[in-house]
Amino acid sequence: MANRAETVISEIVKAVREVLKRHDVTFEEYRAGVGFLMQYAKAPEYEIPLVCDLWFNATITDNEMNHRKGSVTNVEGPYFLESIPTITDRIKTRGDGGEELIIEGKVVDLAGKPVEGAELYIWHSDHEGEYSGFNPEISPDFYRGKKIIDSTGAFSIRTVVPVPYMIPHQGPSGKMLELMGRHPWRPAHVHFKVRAPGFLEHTTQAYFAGEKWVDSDCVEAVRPALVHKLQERGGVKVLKKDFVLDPA
Ligand code: MBD
Ligand code: FE
Repeated sequence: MANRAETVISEIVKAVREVLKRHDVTFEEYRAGVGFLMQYAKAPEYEIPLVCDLWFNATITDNEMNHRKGSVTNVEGPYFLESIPTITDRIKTRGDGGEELIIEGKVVDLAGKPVEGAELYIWHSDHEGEYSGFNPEISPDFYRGKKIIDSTGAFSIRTVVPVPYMIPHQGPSGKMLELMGRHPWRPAHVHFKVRAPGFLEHTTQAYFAGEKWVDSDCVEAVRPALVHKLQERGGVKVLKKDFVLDPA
């Protein structure tokens, strides 16, 4: 019986061969493609994970949902940090711009019961599309927070609205998108990760209905269940987001 590596790799090769045949790819084109890939050898280390995530990470998180009944998971992206401030009701921002946003909802199990003690990590770009801790000018204490969920399961967090984000496009991955006539933008999004003993780790994102790039995310990760219509309360935007955790 074929092992898993044999099964998956041989089918990838077969799928690629079929494309090469269907489009009658020439030797010159093949050599040009290999030459293009060789740029990755000289590129910064993040370029290989970036191109893999660009094309395949969202597919892997879709697979995750074959084994889950809870709310829809989504790609983690490259900017998760473990060590971030614990928060009660507010994510620290530099206070120098950005529209106010309230994120509220609950963390429950499949039966709808609150998951007390769950750790809810939230992170997002600032109002200029920069991620703290990665842009060296923004301390990782900003635009990130970890909320410990209480016995009600509910949370309400104030922060600012993130904006669309351009993935690093100076290197070969950006060049690949350009060759294809595609743009390097992701729609504005908020990242979440929920951890609780006895439950599967739950990583997801929230997107905003009607916003730019929602229908053309460069990493093709937007899923309908993750596109939220922002509400408004007293002039402040409100994102409602519930997390339904699957048992481990
Ligand atoms: C991001 O901010 C992101 O969320 C993903 C999935 C990929 C690149 C940058
Ligand atoms: Fe992101």
